[in-house]
Amino acid sequence: MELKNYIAGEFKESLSGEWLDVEEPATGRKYAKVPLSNAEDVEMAVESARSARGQWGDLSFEERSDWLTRIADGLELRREEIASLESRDTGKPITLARNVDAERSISNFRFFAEMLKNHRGEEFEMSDAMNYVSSKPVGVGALITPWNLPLYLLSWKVAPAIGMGNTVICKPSELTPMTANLLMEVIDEIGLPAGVVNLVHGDGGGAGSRLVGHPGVDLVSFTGGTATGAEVARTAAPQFKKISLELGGKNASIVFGDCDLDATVKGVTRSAFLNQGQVCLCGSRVLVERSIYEDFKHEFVQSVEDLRIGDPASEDTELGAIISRGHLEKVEGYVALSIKEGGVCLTGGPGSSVSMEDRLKGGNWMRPVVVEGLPVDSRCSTEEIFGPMVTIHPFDGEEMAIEIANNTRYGLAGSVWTTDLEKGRRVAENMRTGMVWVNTWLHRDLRTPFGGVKDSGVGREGGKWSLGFFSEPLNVCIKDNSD
Ligand code: TXE
Repeated sequence: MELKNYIAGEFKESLSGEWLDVEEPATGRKYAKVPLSNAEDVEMAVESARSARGQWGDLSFEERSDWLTRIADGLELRREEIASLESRDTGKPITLARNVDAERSISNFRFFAEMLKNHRGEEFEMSDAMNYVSSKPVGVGALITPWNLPLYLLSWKVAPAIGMGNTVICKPSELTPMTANLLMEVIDEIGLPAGVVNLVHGDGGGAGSRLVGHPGVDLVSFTGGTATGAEVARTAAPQFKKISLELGGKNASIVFGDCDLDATVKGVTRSAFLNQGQVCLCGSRVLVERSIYEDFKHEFVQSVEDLRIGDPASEDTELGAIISRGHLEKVEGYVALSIKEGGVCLTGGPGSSVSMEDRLKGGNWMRPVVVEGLPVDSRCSTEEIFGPMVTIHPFDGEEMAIEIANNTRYGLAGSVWTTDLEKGRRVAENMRTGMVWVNTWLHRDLRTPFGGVKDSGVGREGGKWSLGFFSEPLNVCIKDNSD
C-alpha cells in the first residue's frame, strides 16, 4: 500500500518521489510505503493552510463544532478499522487499540465539539469601562505526533486546533502513518473545506523540522521524545511561535504499606506495561514501602509473568510487539546496563527471549523485565526507557518516597497507592509532575490539564487548556464617554 499526502483537499504524491517503508512490528515485514516529503511538499501544505485560514476562522464556534461532530461520526463508522490498523501499525493488542485508541480518537472530536458549543468570551467590568475577551485563531498549526498512540494523540490536537479556527498541517510519525491517513479519508468524505486539515508524511529531520521552521506556521504542538522537543523549541522559539511540548517521562508508582494489595498489584502492573510500557505516562519506577516490599514484589512479579504475550491481532493478547527493531535494541541495551549497574532481574532479563512462531518470528518481541537492587540514582532508574522494563525500589516513609520520585529530570506523571486518602493527596501535592493519580492510573477526564514539568515539556493541553493554547485572546476595553 502506498500512502499519499493530503493537501488542499486532495491526496497527492510527494514531489520528492521518495518513499519510506512501513514495517509491521509483530512480523518485521514491510507492508506499506509513506512519501518522504520534501521542502516543496511542506511549502504546498503551508500555502494550502494559509489560504484556508480566513473563511474557516470566520465560521462561528457552533458551525465548527458541527464539523467536529461530522468527523466523529465518520470515524465512528470505521471504529473497527481504526482498531485493526492501529494494532497492525504499532504492534499493540487489538483489544487495547479498540478500547483505548479507537474509542478516544472518536471521543476527542465529540468532547471538543461539545466544549465549543458552550464556548463564550469573558467580560470584566470596571467602574467606568467594560472589557470583552474573545478567542481568535492563532493561524496555521503544525501538529507533530509520535508512534505510541497515533490517532489518539493526533485527534487530541486536530479537534481543538481546528475547533478554535486554526488550519493545520499534521505530521504523523513515519513509523505509524495508517490511521492519520484514515482520518484524512474521513475528512475528505465529509467534505471539510479544503486546506483546513492537511497532512504531510515523512521523517522528523525532513518534513517535521521544515514545518517547525517554516515562517508560515504560527504554532507547533509536539508530542514525542525530550531530545526532539528541545530541537523543536530551538527552531520555533526565535520566531516566537506558540509551542506546546509533551515529552518523555520517568513516572513513579508509590506503593504504601496500607494499600489494597490486590488492586494495587493489578493497577501497578497495568501502569508499568500497558502498550508494552510505551506510554509516556507509564509507571516505570515502582517504589514500595519496606513493610510490604517482599509481599508486593512476589505478587507483582507473578502478575507480570501472567501477562499473555502474543499476536496483536488475537483477542486475548495482553502484551504485543515493540515498535521497531531499533527501539527493541535500545530497551535491551537498558536491560544489559541494569546488570552492570548492580541490578538483579526478577523476571525477564538478558537472554530470556520470546520465541514466536510462523509469521511472528521476525517481529520485535521481548519479555517484560522487572529489576531490583538498583541505586535510585542509576541511569536505569532515572532515564526514560519507554519499553517493557521497570525498576523496583524499597522506601521508608513519605519523605523518602517523594525524594526518590522527584529524583529525575522528568516530571510528567505519577501514582500513589494507599487507603489513607489524606496521605495520598499529601504525597501527590509534593510530586514535581503535571499529573498524579491516587489508587488509579490513566483515569482521564478530558476537561483536566495534561502535560508535565521539567524535561517532560512545556504547557498543557486538555479541556480549556487546549482551547487556550490553540487561540489568542483579544481584550477589547470599551469606555462609554457619552453622558
Ligand atoms: O520520537 P521522536 P521517536 C520518547 C521515547 C522514545 C523517544 C524517541 O523515549 O524512545 O521519544 O521516539 C517527529 N523536528 N517518546 O523517535 O523522534 C517524528 O517524525 C520536527 C515519548 O518516535 O521525538 C515524529 O513524528 N519533528 C513520546 C515525532 O516527531 C521531528 C512518545 C516524534 O518523534 C523532528 C514517543 C524534528 N527535528 C516517543 N524529529 C511521548 N511522550 O508520548 C523527529 N520529529
